[in-house]
Amino acid sequence: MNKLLLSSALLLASHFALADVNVESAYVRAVPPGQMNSAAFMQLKNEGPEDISLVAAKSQAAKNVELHTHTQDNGVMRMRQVSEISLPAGEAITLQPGGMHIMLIGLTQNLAAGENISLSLEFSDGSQQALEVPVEAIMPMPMEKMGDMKHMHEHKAQ
Ligand SMILES: [Cu+2]
Repeated sequence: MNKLLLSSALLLASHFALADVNVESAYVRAVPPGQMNSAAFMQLKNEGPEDISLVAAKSQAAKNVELHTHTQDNGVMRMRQVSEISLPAGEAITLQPGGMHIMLIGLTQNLAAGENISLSLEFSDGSQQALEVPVEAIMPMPMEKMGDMKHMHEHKAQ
């Protein structure tokens, strides 16, 4: 009985020990109506004493949300899903176009500049952080990369 109480107290304690991750400059790429995918970018600073990682994200604005990175494949930039994005203690990691990003696949609403979407981040310690992320118009990628990206995502979505 004592043991049970202790473990539930510990569970409770870890539940409330929220990851100390500071999110800055978050935004989502505005896309024309009808486009199915977009991506969110931000800076994540781990201000806690422990290394943690971003393991998942969720949004009501998209059916699927994945963590992605870009890799160079014979000179062609390709997006690849990753299971986590490491956030070493004391370091700031930047998710940006052409690099790591949070992919929104199967948009359920239009993403016009000036709107906000809700996005929740889930960390490896089980904590979550809910964000309101502004939609911003940013420079489109060159056409050939765009085509590549579209192909990969159509493939993935099935
Ligand atoms: Cu992507």
